[in-house]
Amino acid sequence: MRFHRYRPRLWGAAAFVVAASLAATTLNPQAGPPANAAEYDGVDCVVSLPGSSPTNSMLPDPFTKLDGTRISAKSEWECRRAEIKELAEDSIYGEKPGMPDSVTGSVSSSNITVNVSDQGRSASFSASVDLPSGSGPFPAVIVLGGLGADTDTIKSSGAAVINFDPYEVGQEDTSRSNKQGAFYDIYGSSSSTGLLMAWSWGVSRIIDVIEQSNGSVISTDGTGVTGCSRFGKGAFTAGAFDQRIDLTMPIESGTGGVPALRGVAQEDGAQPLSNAYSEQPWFGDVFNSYTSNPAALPVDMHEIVGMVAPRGLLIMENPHIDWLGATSGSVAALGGAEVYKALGAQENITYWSDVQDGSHCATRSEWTAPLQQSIQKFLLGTGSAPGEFRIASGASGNLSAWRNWQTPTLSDDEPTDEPTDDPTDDPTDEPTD
Ligand code: MCU
Repeated sequence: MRFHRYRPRLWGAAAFVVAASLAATTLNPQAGPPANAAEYDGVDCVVSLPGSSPTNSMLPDPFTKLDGTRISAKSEWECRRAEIKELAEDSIYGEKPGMPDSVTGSVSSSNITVNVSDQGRSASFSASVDLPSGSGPFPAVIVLGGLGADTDTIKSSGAAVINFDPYEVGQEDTSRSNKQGAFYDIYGSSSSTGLLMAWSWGVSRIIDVIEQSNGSVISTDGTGVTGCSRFGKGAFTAGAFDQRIDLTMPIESGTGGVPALRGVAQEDGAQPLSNAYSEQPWFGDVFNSYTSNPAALPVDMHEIVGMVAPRGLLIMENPHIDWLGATSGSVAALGGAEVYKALGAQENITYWSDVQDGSHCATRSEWTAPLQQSIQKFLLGTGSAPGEFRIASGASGNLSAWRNWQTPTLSDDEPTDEPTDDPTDDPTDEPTD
């Protein structure tokens, strides 16, 4: 297994073919068709979900596999992450479909178009492009929903902004049995997959189109994702479920985003699980069984943070609005940071809730520097990551009260290639161990 911070993209076609052939023999039948092996490198892991999971009032151990043993080497994280992915789809989000039969589209300096066909159905959507000054190609940050993202800083740091309206692929204000938007045009209006995963799928299909382009406008290497509030939930989901995303930046995401689900269920004033479940079809329909019993969840959000590891993650939280559950956000971030630590990538996660301005989705001066540093490090490959935990004193969670596991020292049992922008990297060895 290799960890790709700057993955080579030229071998996308080869990876598609290899992923498809691996899937024929080893993929969990419950998981549907495989993702592109670059989108998700666990396609060759065999995952058999248990019929039920033990009740656990604490955050589940990210390092204990479904067979009850713990991982001991970094190379085992790939297939442990595959387990977490399946469990999360199965209990929180609903399934993210694998690689569609066809994705086509175009990239220009002002617009990206995306046409997807799968299972005999088709849908299209688009996103606008806002380039920084200077000459490209530029890496890009996909901004979900426009709210709260500091696009001036993104651009002045050297990245393009891709404005993606998630409602084009998954609308709000629909009933769960009549979901609408490009995702549901293809997978059915009664699909049990929730909006967060539908939005995440939209982000992945935009990346497919960028990868297929000649890279003259938007670079085919270096992609970030961000969004605030409900779109912070979506940005977090997108980053966790597509390993081509080098930098994930959820802002004030609240319940369904970064905060630990077991945590918000107990945190004073935080949005209750049942309230978030019924406010919009953000969660998958399956989450209904857990809203009043989060201890039954086989995973929690610290493990979704862990799915992003070792890639760049900048979590921005607002501690001034109880509804946003920032204390539980710090618990999940601290828990997920244990995965980063175990993988030797602790500097790649930053959590920042120490901010003055209490308004929701405000542009905040405290975040300018970490945002700029993160873009430069993870999208442009210069400088160093902020690598800080700046937790507001009133919203500081206590991880040790939420876990009964300790973080293992994982061995390096095979060479890793960090940092991975090595032009000699051989594409053909990617999806296999
Ligand atoms: C934090 O995100 C949500 C929150 O979950 C909702 O309860 C509230 O209605 O809207 C927030 C939001 O998206 O604000 C823009």
